[in-house]
Amino acid sequence: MHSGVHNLGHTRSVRRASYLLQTPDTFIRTQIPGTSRASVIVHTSPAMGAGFTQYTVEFEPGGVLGAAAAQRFVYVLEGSVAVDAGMHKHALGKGGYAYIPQGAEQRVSAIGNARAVVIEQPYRQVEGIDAPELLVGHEPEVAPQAPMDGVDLQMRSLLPDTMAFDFAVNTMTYEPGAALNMVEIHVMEHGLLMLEGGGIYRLDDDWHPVTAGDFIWMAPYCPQWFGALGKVPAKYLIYKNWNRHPLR
Ligand code: UGY
Ligand code: MN
Repeated sequence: MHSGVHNLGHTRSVRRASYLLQTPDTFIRTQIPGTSRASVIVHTSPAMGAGFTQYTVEFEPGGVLGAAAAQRFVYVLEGSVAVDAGMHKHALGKGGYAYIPQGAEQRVSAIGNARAVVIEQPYRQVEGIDAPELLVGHEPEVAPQAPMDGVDLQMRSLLPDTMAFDFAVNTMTYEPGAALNMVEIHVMEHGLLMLEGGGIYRLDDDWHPVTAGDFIWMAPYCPQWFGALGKVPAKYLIYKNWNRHPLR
């Protein structure tokens, strides 16, 4: 935006009881304890009714993210991020990600400027099932699945679909013109960051144009549908709570 030009109070951002569409022009940067040379944009949190937090952390060179009282998922958007957890040390580039178990000793830091998505959720243990261990991966190397017959849509599941994990994070890539083949209404919440391209998101009874950089939170049972528009594929990173009894 040009400095000195007012937007007269307009934005595509919308906050409703069942969803939030948060566009970059409305992002506010803050600090959280333990974090240095880094600022965070908190997209969703319990303050909004969510059972998880999702934020974007923007690191300056040497920036560090403090510890968390929850399990954590880190996905690198730009630059490179080092994850030290116990004996393990991993360097993650763009598309690299890490799952860090709750209670793990950890240091997440950046060498140069970097940006990463951070998702945190208190772990819900299941009797007889061991909690997951540290896991790292690289999104482009995850084998794509085709979840819907006849739809030009590729899904990459970044975490294993086992009962040890109580949330999922996937990327979904739609060819231009591809769309979900149904309106979904489900108990799971979503935290979604548009990574590339754009399209139309139906949220509850509203249809919104969305583009790379936008964040969406969907409450449980928020009616949802997406169709990709434009000349390049539309891709988003999407969290959902998963694999647990709804009474828990
Ligand atoms: O996994 C999902 O629920 C996903 N298909 N939802 C979505 O893309 N809005
Ligand atoms: Mn869904």
